[in-house]
Amino acid sequence: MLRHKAILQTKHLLLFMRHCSAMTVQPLHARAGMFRHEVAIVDTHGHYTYQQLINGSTHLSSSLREVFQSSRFTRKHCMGVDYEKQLGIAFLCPNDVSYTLVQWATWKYGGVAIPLCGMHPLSELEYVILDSLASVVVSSGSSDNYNKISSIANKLRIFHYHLNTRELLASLDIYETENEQTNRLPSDQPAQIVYTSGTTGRPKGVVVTHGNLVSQITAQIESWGWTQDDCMLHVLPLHHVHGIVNALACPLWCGAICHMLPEFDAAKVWDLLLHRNSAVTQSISMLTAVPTVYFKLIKYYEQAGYNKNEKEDIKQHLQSKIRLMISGSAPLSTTTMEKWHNITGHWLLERYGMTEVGMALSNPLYGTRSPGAVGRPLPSVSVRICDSESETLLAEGDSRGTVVYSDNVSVGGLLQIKGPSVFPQYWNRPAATEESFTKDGWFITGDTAAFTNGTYHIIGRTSVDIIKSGGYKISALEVERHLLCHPAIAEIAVVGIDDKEWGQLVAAVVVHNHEIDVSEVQQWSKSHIPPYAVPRLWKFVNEIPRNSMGKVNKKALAKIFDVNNQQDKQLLVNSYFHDLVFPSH
Ligand code: MLC
Ligand code: AMP
Repeated sequence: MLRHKAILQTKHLLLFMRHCSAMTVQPLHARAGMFRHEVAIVDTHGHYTYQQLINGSTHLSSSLREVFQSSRFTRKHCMGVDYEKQLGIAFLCPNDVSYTLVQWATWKYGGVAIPLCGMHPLSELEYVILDSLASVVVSSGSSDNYNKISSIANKLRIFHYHLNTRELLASLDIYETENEQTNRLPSDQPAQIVYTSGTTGRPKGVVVTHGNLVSQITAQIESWGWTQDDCMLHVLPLHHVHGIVNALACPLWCGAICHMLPEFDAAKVWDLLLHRNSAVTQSISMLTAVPTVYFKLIKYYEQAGYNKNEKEDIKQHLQSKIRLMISGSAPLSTTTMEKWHNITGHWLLERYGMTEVGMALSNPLYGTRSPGAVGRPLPSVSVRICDSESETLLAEGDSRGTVVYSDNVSVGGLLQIKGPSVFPQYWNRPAATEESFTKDGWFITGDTAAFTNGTYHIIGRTSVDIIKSGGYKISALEVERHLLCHPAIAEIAVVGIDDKEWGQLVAAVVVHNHEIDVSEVQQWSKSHIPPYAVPRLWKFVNEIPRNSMGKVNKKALAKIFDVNNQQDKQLLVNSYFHDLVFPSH
């Protein structure tokens, strides 16, 4: 046993050394000691100081160390994978303090945090756990989380560690000192693996190093004027960069407060923004969200039927208490921006980012925020636009300015990004990694952008097979692949249809084998794909038109969903249509 322990420790060290480079960074968790007595997180159970985060995560880190070591023995030869090289901890936690405790405990142990999403079906969770080669899976919160993880862990023979809420809360008050070994970490040491949909193939794990994280966080702190006095309202899922870095890591970096809601709820968000029914003294000063959230908040406000005085009070409160409201992850419409301004007096600050790079472009904190524009590069981020056919460099810039290499006043093409915030690799996918970077090291975003009037604009995705709905990135091909397994579906083409509320709606054009019940297919889909990826619009056709190469022209196909057409609106879920025939060509 002792020999095994010694071997393991040596292996840890070797693994650690492998990651070592000349550069080290102070990771997020190591800053908590600067703000010990300040409130760090507010959630539905209570509020917690930075010292309590130190206590709870250090305690959990020791437990994980033991769990990890024993699990490595059991999994050593499992399925041909060398689990001794894996320090991955996959975790499924609700949006509460337990998420941060697991994340920090993982880092304090020198491991890689792999966040899971509670909305994902079992098959998707299992895919992430297997693909990431996580050695341990941690869950907290509801019995649903426990049951999901426990069934997968049993199947895959992985150690499952469930955090008991009572014990967890008790550990917060047992004083722990910081683990000095992890107060500085090599900047290229992996901190987390975040899964993202690609155009083709299964979702890929984006490896984000501690250096990337520090760079992504500090760029936002500097650009958006974060201070310890801020209080961020957190309403986003915690398995994507927007929720993980922008809404949670940034406040914790500067000793501010992160007020976490378990999920987005328009009524609760309005209450908190207006500091109604709140047990917390600190009122919200910042909100970051996807455009759909602002759309839903506007809808809620409009339906509330406030009178003139009430509207004035609301506006006045928001103007005096809220410092900044940010929108991103999908295009913000001018209508939403203007309506939000009328209601709150705030111009939303739109920024552009990506899982692989963090935040890259942003409208200014001070100065004009132009609707439809995403501003300029954040500090330390370099961007360039290349012609989509000739790959000629058209414009290149950073936070100091952009140079245009063209006689045209405005240029448009493929957006590429470079800098310390850019991820080093897709986990275990060297070919995909290589394809995503140019030979001179620029990350190819897959977005088309323009530079006009001194600011960048996102035109859209280069591939029609990437859909953004509610801020979630969805691979149309992945949805097709899953739905083709349904016995009634013979052929399917999935497209994104513009929608005011969701940005895009997932829509399916289907050739069916026999009678088909849309609500049954939708229900079936939910056990194969995330709920936000389930098609909302359906059309049934005799044949999906293809060109001579057998390819579907999705841009043309999408036109059969004309949302302005009343008849098409009826094609929304829960209906059965068998007589809709796509005109043959
Ligand atoms: C849910 N519904 C949808 C839908 N999602 N309908 C159409 N399209 C979709 N995409 C339906 C549900 O079926 C349900 O219907 C109803 O809407 C409410 O579902 P819900 O899940 O409760 O929705 P809600 O909580 O309102 O969610 C909306 C949301 C959520 C906007 C809060 O989608 C969300 O959290 N999005 C954020 C995603 C995110 O963080 N992206 C960042 C990626 S990082 P019914 O009929 O059952 O009531 C990134 C980089 C960067 O992009 O730059 O930041
Ligand atoms: P994800 O892969 O989920 O991280 O999503 C990143 C993608 O979201 C980008 O490649 C863009 O297509 C899109 N995106 C993010 N912010 C914006 C924005 N402000 N405007 C338009 N698209 C955006």
